[in-house]
This record gives sequence, structure tokens and C-alpha cells, in this order.
Amino acid sequence: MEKEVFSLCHMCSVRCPIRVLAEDGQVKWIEGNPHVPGMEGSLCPRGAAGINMLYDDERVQAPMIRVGERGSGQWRKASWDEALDLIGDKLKTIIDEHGGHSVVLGERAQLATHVSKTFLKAIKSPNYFSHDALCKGSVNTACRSLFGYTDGQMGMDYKNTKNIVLYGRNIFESISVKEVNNLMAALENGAKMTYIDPRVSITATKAHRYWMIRPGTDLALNYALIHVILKERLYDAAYVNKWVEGFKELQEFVNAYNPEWAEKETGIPANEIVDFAREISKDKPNVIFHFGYRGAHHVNEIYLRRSILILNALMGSIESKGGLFFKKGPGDEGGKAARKLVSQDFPKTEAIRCDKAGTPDFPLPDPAHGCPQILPYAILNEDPYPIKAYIAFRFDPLMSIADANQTKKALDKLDLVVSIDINYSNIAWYSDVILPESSFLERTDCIQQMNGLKPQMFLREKVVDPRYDTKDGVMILKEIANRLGTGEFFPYDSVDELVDWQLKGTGFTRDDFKKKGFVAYGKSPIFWDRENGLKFKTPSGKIEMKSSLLEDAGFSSFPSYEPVPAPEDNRFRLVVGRVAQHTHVSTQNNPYLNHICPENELWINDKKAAELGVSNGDKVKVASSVGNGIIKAKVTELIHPETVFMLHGFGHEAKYGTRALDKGVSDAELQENIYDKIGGSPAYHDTFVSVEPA
Ligand SMILES: Nc1nc2c(c(=O)[nH]1)N[C@H]1C(S)=C(S)[C@@H](COP(=O)(O)OP(=O)(O)OC[C@H]3O[C@@H](n4cnc5c(=O)[nH]c(N)nc54)[C@H](O)[C@@H]3O)O[C@H]1N2
Ligand SMILES: Nc1nc2c(c(=O)[nH]1)N[C@H]1C(S)=C(S)[C@@H](COP(=O)(O)OP(=O)(O)OC[C@H]3O[C@@H](n4cnc5c(=O)[nH]c(N)nc54)[C@H](O)[C@@H]3O)O[C@H]1N2
Ligand code: SF4
Ligand SMILES: [Mo]
Repeated sequence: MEKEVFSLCHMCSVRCPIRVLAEDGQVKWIEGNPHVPGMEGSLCPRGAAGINMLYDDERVQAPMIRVGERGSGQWRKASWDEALDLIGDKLKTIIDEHGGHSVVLGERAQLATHVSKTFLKAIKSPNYFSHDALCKGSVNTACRSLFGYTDGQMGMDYKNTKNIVLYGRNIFESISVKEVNNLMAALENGAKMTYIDPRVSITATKAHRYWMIRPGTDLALNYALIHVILKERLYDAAYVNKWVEGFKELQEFVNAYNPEWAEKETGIPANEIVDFAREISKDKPNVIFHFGYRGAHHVNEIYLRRSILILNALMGSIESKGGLFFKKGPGDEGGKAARKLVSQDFPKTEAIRCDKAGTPDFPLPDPAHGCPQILPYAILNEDPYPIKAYIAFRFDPLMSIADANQTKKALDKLDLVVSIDINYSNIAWYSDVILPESSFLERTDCIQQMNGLKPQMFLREKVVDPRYDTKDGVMILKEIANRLGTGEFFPYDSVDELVDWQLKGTGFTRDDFKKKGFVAYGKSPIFWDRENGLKFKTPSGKIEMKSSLLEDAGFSSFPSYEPVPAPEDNRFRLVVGRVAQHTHVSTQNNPYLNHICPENELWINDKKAAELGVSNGDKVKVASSVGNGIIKAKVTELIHPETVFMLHGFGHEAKYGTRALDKGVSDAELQENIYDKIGGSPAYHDTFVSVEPA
């Protein structure tokens, strides 16, 4: 019998709405949810490979307990009770001796995040880490410094934009299906797109204007753009007068940074910078300077992100059609959000976060997410206190935190490492116990609250029964909590009961999701009144170009520009990124995706390669101060000579994932663990490497 289920994809964290067809307990078809504007049947290659993930017999099929040395890959299958008892006993001993704060949970923020946070709060640990800082921590801080909102509380109206600028936001390869479709619709309607990247990505090939910028110098470009926009009065004066704090300071600051100066730093011709400033200002306020995620990860990233947001403010594009907007929640429609377990009363936690986020030592990064890259340092130095146990829930610190060798040393100090995963990831392979979660097609999940111009709720609905001896993540955490005596904070016996609990008081029930996979609180998009109704949450109630958040913490709003040094002879700045066929570190062993993209290569400029005696397809040795590896060279004129590029996510070590084993090199082995000490993001693109024939 065929059945149709509306659900949410989880081949990456975008969680696109999907429609799934199953017959006799087998998934036959997945497509974008046709009822959701912007999806209408579309999926990306990874979404389509959800079926291959489901039927992949190299997934983790049962709880596994390590028998040999950590990382040696010797395992035995265990029953759930045995594995959970072992974890419960160890955690109890650790908590008794060292306190709940010695337990850390690191995850990819997800639908069950409120359950993960509840787990830690119940044992009095402040050490919850999401992936957020690694992805966009400095973007988050920059948004708070200007608007008082996090980036997660903001969105972009791609569909109605007239002009969009992407700083290494490789939107047509690093995909969110709805964003791609909406932007394509805008381009078909005549919108213009500028793309800036030291490398010709697929997005570059679709742009009206492409600038091969010197890596790391986007900030210089932006200061020159602001310079021109102010000098020629191209900004939205009414908007700026009404809503901006610190305009005068900005004016004085950018005076020195003219386009001729920027040309020397960036390699982008001065006249093109001037022309572009004039062009885009004609389309204001329906423009987007995309604040990005991963384009330029440097130790001063906070200032780049702020400069991008400042350009938006000058165009009046904040809270504008075709620009950036603040997401509206159920409250804006007189509705109620789904309940979360974290709203309970918990025992008080005395300890500070072990990464010190939100303390005077590291004041600005968002403590709601933490900074995972600090964790190896905190463990190794026992600063501010010893950490004893680490639970990785849908997150791989060995591939997603720079300097994997250092991270391994830190893990070696722990008494307990647990992974909740679906795959034999590098962290699963390095754990003491692996607990397999049911895959997204085999489980229902917590409610997805989708704030935006139109607030909605979505539901991930189980399509088929689990194929292996796996459990839902929310049940795994509850069962560990039961063993620690904190089970009272988990008032459910199945994920279905938890979802019903969440929906109480919202006016919606599970049945309301059956027809289309989602429910909406209202009908029309909500924009605030730009004349009188913008609700910035900064102390001044305005867009703070001169930022009280930064200055109260002792940082400058406008520090002078520091020139970016070119790499020394035969060295290159290592930059990394994603590709349409893979999700970070998760999908390299997927049968279909592995087939279409089996390994990563090192992009290197053709002239530089010739100097080194390297030809296309040759194996080269790439080495940094912390690691090295052998990788195939992709010799091309399509990359700036100061840079080499590789895909993130390869170099898997788990022998049970045979397709991805030892294919390519992991960027995390090469990158130094350095970071933006103000904004909180890692500086993944500030490592220099040497390249030589292998
Ligand atoms: N297929 C796929 N899609 C995804 C994901 C995925 O894993 N796979 N992950 C999702 C997530 S979590 C994220 S964060 C986003 C990431 O989406 P993006 O931010 O678009 O990230 P990347 O793919 O890392 O692309 C980074 C680009 O920045 C360029 N770059 C490097 N240095 C510089 C520089 O100095 N200046 C400029 N202007 N550019 C530079 C690199 O060459 C690269 O092309 O993608 C999301 N979508
Ligand atoms: N070196 C380096 N590090 C990076 C980046 C980089 O470019 N280079 N990019 C950063 C960015 S932008 C991001 S967003 C983060 C992402 O960092 P991660 O969250 O670590 O990466 P993912 O590949 O999304 O997923 C991690 C794990 O989730 C598992 N998984 C997948 N589906 C499920 C599931 O349904 N249940 C469970 N329990 N597990 C599942 C996968 O098998 C994998 O082991 O990495 C950051 N770290
Ligand atoms: S972008 Fe692709 S992989 Fe990610 S949720 Fe959407 S369809 Fe799935
Ligand atoms: Mo990300």
C-alpha cells in the first residue's frame, strides 16, 4: 500500500520541507513539499540521497562498545540497556567526583536542542555547545552589535531583491533549496548579482559581476564602498537620519579608505568599485549585501560582518521588501509558540561556561551556543576546571574543529566519550560508546518553529520503521537521564507524547500537520513600519554603527584596517568550502553521493603550479604548522595565486565506512585552531600551507 508523508529532510540542517512516498514499508520517492512556496518539488542532490542513506548498511546498526584502545576500531555490539547502563554508571561517578559542569554536550543545533539543553541543566552543567560559532559566530555577534538581534532572528527576502552581493556566499553550491529557488526567481525578474571570491565557484559563473578578490581583503573593499557611498551621498538619507547611531563616526573613519587604496589591497580596480556603488544604490532599499556564513573566516571577522551589515543599513535595506528583515514569531500574529522543555525550573548552576563565553574574559560570543573551538584548550589546560566527559550528538569535533590532532589529545584526557550518530563518523570511531539514532526517515522529531515574514510550524514525521536497532535521540537522552536520577525533567515516554506536550496551548494538533506538513499562524507577510515602527533591541533603539555592545566590552567600533600580508614564497592561504553533493562531514560515505563526488582535491593556480612542477591530477603533499596530507592537485586558472582551496569533510578514518575511508584530506588536520577573539568564529582561513609534489 502506498502512503504519502509530509516531513522535513535532514540530509543537512536546512531541514527543507519534503513529501515522501512509501510502499510496503519502503521509501520509494522524496521530493520538495509541493505546498511550500519555493520548494514545489525541488530537492538538492543530498536530499535525493536520503533514500541511499536509509538503505546504507554501513550506518551504525546497534549500540557499540569499544574494546581496544580509543580510536583502534575494536568494537563489540551491545544491547541498549548495557550501553546506557555503562554510560549512566560512568557519568554518575564523574558527576559525584567533579560536578555536573565536568560534562559537556556538543551538538549540531537541531529540533531536539531543547532536550539536549534540558539534559545538561538537570545535571547542573552550563556546558552546552552548538555548532553555531563554527558556522557563523561572528555573524551572530555582528548582528547583535548593530541591531540587538542575532543573525538567526533575521532573514533575507531573496525573491523580491533587485540587487544582491555575495561575499563568498556560494549560494548555488552551498545550498538551501528555498533560497536558491527564490534567488533564481529574482534573477529571472531582472535582479543583478555580484559575487566576490578568490575562486571561481558555480555561483561566480551565474553572476553579473565577479571579482576575484585577494583572499582576506573583503573588509578593505567594503570600507572603500562605504567611502564612495558617503562621499557621493548615495545612501538612504531619511532612513539613516532616523535609525542610525554613529553615522558621523563612520564618516570620519572611512575618509581614509578610498577606492584607489582598496585597489592595492584587494586587486579590484578602483573605477569598478565606484561604478558598483553607484549601480547598487539605484536599487535601494531592495538590495541585499549578504552577511554570509563561511566566505571569509579570519581573526578580525567581526569587523567584516559589521561592514556588510552597515552597507545594508546605508541602503535602508534593513526591514525592507527585497532586503533583510527581522523574523516574526507566533506572538506577532497573536499566537503561541510550541512549548520547550527548557522552560522548566532547574537546579541552579554555579559554574561558568568552560569556554568562558559571556564572561569578562570572552564577553561577546553568544553563550546560548558557546564556542566549540575553545573546548580542546579548556580540556588540555583544565582551565577553568577539569572536563571529564563529552557527548557528541550529531556533531563531529574531530572534523569540525580545527587542528584535529590537538582535539584528539584533548579527548584522550577524558574519562568518557559518547557519540550519538547515524554514521561511523571520525568522532564515533574515537568514542567509548556509540549510540545509533534512527535516521530522519525513521523518526518523528520535535516541532520546528519557523519564524519569518509568515510564522509557521513544521513537523518531521516518521515515514518507515527503523531498519536497525536504533532509537530516537530524545529517548536516548531521557534514558541516560533516568539513570542519573534526573528523568523527572523529561515528561514523556515517546517522541509522539513529547510533540503533543509541545503543541498544548498553541491551538494546533498533530492532525493539523497531516494535510500539508505545516501550519501557519497568519496569511500575509509582516513588515514593521519603516517610518516609525522599527524595533531595534540595542540600548539606543537604533542601528548602532558605533556599538555599545563592543565599546562597553572594551573593543573599538572602528579599528583601523590592518593590511593582509601576502603568503611567503611557495606558501598559500588555505581556504575551504562546500560542494552541492555533500553535507559537511556527514555524507562522504553515502553510496550515491560518494559515487558522484568521491574525494577532495587541492585547487591551485596554474602559474604557481608550474613553478612548483605540479601538473593537474598529480599527488601533492600539503603541510601546515599542525598537520599534513597527500591530496590530488586540481590545477586551474580559476583561483587566485595566493590561495589553495579544498572541500571540507573528506579524510574519514572509520574502517566501517569503507567508501569514504582515507579518501582525500581533512581540512581540520591542516587548520590551526585560531579564532576571532571578539566575535567568536574560528579563523579557518588564516592557515598557510606549503605544497610540493608528493
Ligand atoms: N551542499 C551543501 N550546502 C550547504 C551545506 C553543505 O554542507 N553542503 N552547509 C550549509 C551550511 S551549515 C553553511 S554554513 C553554508 C555555507 O555556505 P557558504 O558560506 O556559501 O560557504 P562555503 O561553501 O564554505 O563557501 C565559502 C566560499 O568562500 C570563498 N572564500 C574563501 N576566502 C574568501 C575571502 O577571503 N573572501 C571571499 N569573498 N570569499 C572567500 C571560498 O573560496 C568558497 O567558495 O552552506 C549551507 N549549505
Ligand atoms: N575544518 C572545518 N570545520 C568546520 C567547517 C569547515 O568548513 N571546516 N565548517 C563549519 C560549519 S559551517 C558547520 S555548520 C559545522 C558543521 O559541523 P557538524 O555538525 O559536525 O557537521 P555535519 O556534517 O553537519 O554533521 C555531523 C555529524 O552528524 C551526524 N548525523 C547526520 N545525521 C544525523 C542524525 O539524524 N542523527 C544523528 N544523531 N547524527 C546525525 C553525521 O554522521 C556527522 O557525524 O562545521 C563547522 N566546522
Ligand atoms: S538543502 Fe538539500 S540536504 Fe539540505 S535539507 Fe534541503 S534538500 Fe535536504
Ligand atoms: Mo554552517
